[in-house]
Amino acid sequence: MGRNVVEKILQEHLVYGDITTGSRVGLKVDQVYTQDATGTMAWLQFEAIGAGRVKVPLAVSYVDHNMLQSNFMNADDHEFLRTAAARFGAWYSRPGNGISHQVHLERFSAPGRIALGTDSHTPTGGGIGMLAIGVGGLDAATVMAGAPLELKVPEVVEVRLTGRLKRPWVAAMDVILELLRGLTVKGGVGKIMEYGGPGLRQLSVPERATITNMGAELGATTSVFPSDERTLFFLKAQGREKDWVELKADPDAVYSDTITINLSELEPLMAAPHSPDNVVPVREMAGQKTKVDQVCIGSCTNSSYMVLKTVASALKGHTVRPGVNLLVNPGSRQVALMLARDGSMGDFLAAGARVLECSCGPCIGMGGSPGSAQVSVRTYNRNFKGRSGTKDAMVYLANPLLCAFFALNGQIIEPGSQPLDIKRVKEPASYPVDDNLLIPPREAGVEVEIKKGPNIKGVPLKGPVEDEMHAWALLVVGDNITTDDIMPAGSQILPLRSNIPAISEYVYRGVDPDFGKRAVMAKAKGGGAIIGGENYGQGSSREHAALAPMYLGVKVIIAKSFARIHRANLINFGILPLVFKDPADHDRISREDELVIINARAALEDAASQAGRTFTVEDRTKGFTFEAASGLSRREADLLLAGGLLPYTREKFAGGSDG
Ligand code: MIC
Ligand code: SF4
Repeated sequence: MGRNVVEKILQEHLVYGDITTGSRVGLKVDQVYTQDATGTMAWLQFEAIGAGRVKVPLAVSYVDHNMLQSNFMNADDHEFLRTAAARFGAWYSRPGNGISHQVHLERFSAPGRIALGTDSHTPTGGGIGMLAIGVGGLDAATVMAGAPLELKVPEVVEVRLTGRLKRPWVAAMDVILELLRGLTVKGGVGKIMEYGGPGLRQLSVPERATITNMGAELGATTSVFPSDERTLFFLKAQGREKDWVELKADPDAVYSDTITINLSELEPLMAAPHSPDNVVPVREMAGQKTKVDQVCIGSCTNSSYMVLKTVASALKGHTVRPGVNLLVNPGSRQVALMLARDGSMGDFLAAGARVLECSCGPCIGMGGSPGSAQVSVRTYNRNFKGRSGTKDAMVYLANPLLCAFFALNGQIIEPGSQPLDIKRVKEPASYPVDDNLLIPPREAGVEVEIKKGPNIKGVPLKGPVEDEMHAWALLVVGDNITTDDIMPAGSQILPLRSNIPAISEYVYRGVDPDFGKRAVMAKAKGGGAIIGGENYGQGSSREHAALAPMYLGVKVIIAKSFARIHRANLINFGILPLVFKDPADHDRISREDELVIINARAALEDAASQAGRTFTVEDRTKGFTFEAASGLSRREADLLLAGGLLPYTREKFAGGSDG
């Protein structure tokens, strides 16, 4: 039987298990990268494991999320990351070098490899034919310490592209918006999206990377393109043709499902507030003539030279509409330099664009927050309520051509109806390569002192699971709760990522300002529980959405279903993720109910049979009992019994050498 691209990559990296959907496999990982906001915790955890130097062939520590330096904390974090990278054998990408995913795509990604990143948009690397997966910091640290990656083999869905992207105002982002329109933010859970078909030929690696980047919004484990002559072209242009291998699915490869998208028929789309799957054709929006207050172009989704140069040429000779703020955050210094050298930066500035540094910026409310109830249209990948830093802002997502158009017109109107000369820019045959902001790892044996400022605190630990678990329901929430809801980001909170006691005060702040107080009271009585709907914990990989609730005494989350990375993070920090056997039980539980898991430890210990791992939960306040399943693997059950992945791994890897 023929194999698809995903199966080929998995087979090459198999340490244990069988590559059949749903089974657990151990995989050798080639590359691991971190970004600063999740990286401080990841590197603190790597240090706490005590494994010496990193054991994977390539590790890179990027700084891209928080570069505001509004006080000492942020610069201290950068210094910690720089010295930790030097000490533990990782590359360090200095602030200013760019957003991890864009820089990694340019300088390190390679077809056929497996990469992990402590960020949910790591699948950007799928654009080059790499199996690139977002994980929590502790999972990354454990793999860097030498453990294989354990993965439940996802289904592989073929996305067959036919036709050509040729309609005006349509760009690569519309491919993924179209998928989100059909599949929703939970349609990719437990799946890998593998692209194929004759439409591939037309798509450059940066365009493919836009699609795989935003594939994260489907909830998919990752997305991947084959590696072909377009991949070779990109790698050659980056001076890295030696990293190219051809990678394509066998003609008789099997997929769990096939979705066909005809690129020629795609029309310009937008995601309306407040979810990336709230997709509507611009044509349907246009009649309302919504006034646009802000336009943001860039981020890890749409930052290639081609995209930004195209936008610059659209702006050339025009002025951004009065009343519109246009912000541009280029994804990498390589791209920014090209724009500076070819005059495009001048076109941006002349048109009135505010060019920001190469960082995440407004995408997570690190500056650039819209005003009250303002409308912001962004080339970014997420528009969750409040994520921009403004609770009542209305954030839309759209491709860069549309964003340029809206910036000049100040309204959401049909682009076809207005004259604007947009020339699409061709893929460059060579990029200016200068890796001077990438600091290579120090040689083994060279002493480096790790610098920790006063805001960098230790990693809190949780005790093992009790025989009978008592927890008070702190919050009952509905479907698609995001990690931004659980643990908000933004300029006030992000500096606290390396200080769990301080950041824990902000858990669920936007949903329920009293959550923290109630959690602390419940902790004194035994602990807290959260009752969730479908796809609980979608969105980012931030493990703080598990670690901070754990610090506040949350012991169990009972939901209708979980997002992959968040579920893994919960287990890593000793929080039990349970799934209602009967989803109707969700509505029977109220805030403040006392829940008792009668057989908590016994069910975990009975890891031999799946059937044994049913948990019986008693709502003591209301006087009823219901059942919840865990779907835990043997390893996951062991982690929970040990109190989490850190204590579990420390035992295994302690005493690792520096060599
Ligand atoms: C995001 O886009 O939500 C983030 C901020 O990049 C997160 C990581 C984080 O919270 O640090 C992600 O996507 O994983
Ligand atoms: Fe940064 Fe936004 Fe990309 Fe997350 S989605 S990595 S915050 S640019």
